[in-house]
Amino acid sequence: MIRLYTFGPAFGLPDPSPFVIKAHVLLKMASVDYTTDTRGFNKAPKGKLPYIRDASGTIIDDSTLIRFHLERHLGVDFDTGLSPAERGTAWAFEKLCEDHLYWVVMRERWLNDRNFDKGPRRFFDVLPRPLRPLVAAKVRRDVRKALHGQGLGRHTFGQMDEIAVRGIAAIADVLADKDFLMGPNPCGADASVFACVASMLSEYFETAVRDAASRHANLVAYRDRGMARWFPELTSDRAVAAAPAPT
Ligand SMILES: N[C@@H](CCC(=O)N[C@@H](CS)C(=O)NCC(=O)O)C(=O)O
Repeated sequence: MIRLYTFGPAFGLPDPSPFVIKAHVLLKMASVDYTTDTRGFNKAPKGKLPYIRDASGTIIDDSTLIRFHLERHLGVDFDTGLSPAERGTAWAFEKLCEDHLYWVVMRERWLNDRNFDKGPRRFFDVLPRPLRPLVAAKVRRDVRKALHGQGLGRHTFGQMDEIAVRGIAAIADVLADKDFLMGPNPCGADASVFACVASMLSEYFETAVRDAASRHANLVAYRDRGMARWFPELTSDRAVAAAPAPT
């Protein structure tokens, strides 16, 4: 059986990582039986989650590579029924979420002090008390550096949010009154777009992107639809406590 390495539910979300949420959804869309394991972070080949180990022991260490693996080995076409133009649009929106809005979510959680204290700081609670502030400060520095390299971290929060609001509106405009991004059924990009929208809408954090996304009723309904479809076990109580730190 496939094993999916995750951080575990947190912040009212199936996982603090949108990429892990995406991997869950892809596996569910492909109707694959899988188990989850929250003890894999230290052995992650690329130092990141998610990754999967399949029945033959093969490791696939990236959410998009997991998608390709499922397409190749199970013959799944996540975009069945879409025209080439729709497939292209779906792919572009997936990457808007992963390579742009993801970084906004990261910055709001890790570099806004209030959000950091109630959220990511809790990841370090498994460490011996004296080590916690040191490791937390180091990881925070790494996040700051990554955001600087990516570019969004060079803006003020206000400038970044102004840019992010356009991306959020673009998703809302393309979704319009459809149930899923490209039509009545989910396509591959919905794994990523749902993960991004749900992460932005997390009630656990106070962020400008949460406020912007919650002004679009169709995005809120889309999040609720995805939660009910893929994570019904979490829909009754979104106030899940912060996850234990990855070990
Ligand atoms: N391109 C990767 C991105 C995965 C990723 O960035 N994972 C983050 C969590 S959202 C992570 O594990 N970060 C840990 C670290 O960088 O130390 C994918 O699609 O799976």
